[in-house]
Amino acid sequence: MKDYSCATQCTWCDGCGDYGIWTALKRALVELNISPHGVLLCYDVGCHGNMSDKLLGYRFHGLHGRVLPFAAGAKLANMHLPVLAFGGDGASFSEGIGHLVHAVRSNYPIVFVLHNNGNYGLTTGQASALTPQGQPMTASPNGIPEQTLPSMDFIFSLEPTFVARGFSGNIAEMSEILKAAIKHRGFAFVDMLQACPTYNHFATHEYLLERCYTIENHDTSDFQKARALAVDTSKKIATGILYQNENVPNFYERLVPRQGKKTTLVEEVEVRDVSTLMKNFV
Ligand SMILES: Cc1ncc(C[n+]2csc(CCOP(=O)(O)OP(=O)(O)O)c2C)c(N)n1
Repeated sequence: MKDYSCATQCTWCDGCGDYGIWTALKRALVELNISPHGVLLCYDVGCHGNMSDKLLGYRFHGLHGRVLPFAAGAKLANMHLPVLAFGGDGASFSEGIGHLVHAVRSNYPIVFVLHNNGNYGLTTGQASALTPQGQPMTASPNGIPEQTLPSMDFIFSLEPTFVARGFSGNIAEMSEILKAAIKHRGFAFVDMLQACPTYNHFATHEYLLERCYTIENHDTSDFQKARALAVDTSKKIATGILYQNENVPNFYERLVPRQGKKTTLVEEVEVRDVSTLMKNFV
């Protein structure tokens, strides 16, 4: 675990669920025997994105809402490397929602971890598309008028191949989920419900602790059952691997020009002298 640690001082608030997700991730990587130079960790902008200072590994910290395209691009260039992308609910279901749609339908062979704290944390607690409608937030004391986006129903409508849900208070479960997600053939969508004691006063750590339960004896190939479990959070919240389908080829496997290739794209890069060409532009 220490191999992954950075000396950079942490800026997360006390009690932030990011600590739990960070610990679970380290544990998952170590248990899969992946060392920091054997993984690419891609971060969106947000509180969760500050994990890029807190965890070693190849790291890329991109623009708000844009983590998925560059994570997918990196993976397609080097299929040997496990690639994980991290994003907040603000980034993923507002600015970056288009990328999320295409990542699911493309079945990119990457893991996406949604740090779902129900608000825009880094910019001090504005409502996101996943904040309950009417919930008072910093910039909307009367609540926002828009309906809450039914995120899980939306994800299932895109026919995903892997959907899991964890919560920041259950590190052991989160690391098991992450290990399975890393091993998944295609796009793994992992919803991590994350306590945010500073700005989220509705789904608090205590609230999550009371409602979240690990599903047992669940058939992860049953799409309809998984969807129903994922969507209905009115009384209890099911956590664990909700759905997995390994039969669908991922994006790379569907690329005709890559069929039968033993090398990765980064290994095939040729260095060319373009100085003569560039003279046309001066
Ligand atoms: C395109 C763009 N829009 C807005 C911002 C300002 N901004 C930076 S972080 C942030 C909030 C992040 O919230 P979320 O994505 O939910 O992540 P969290 O901080 O909650 O982990 C915003 C709005 C930005 N940097 N870029």
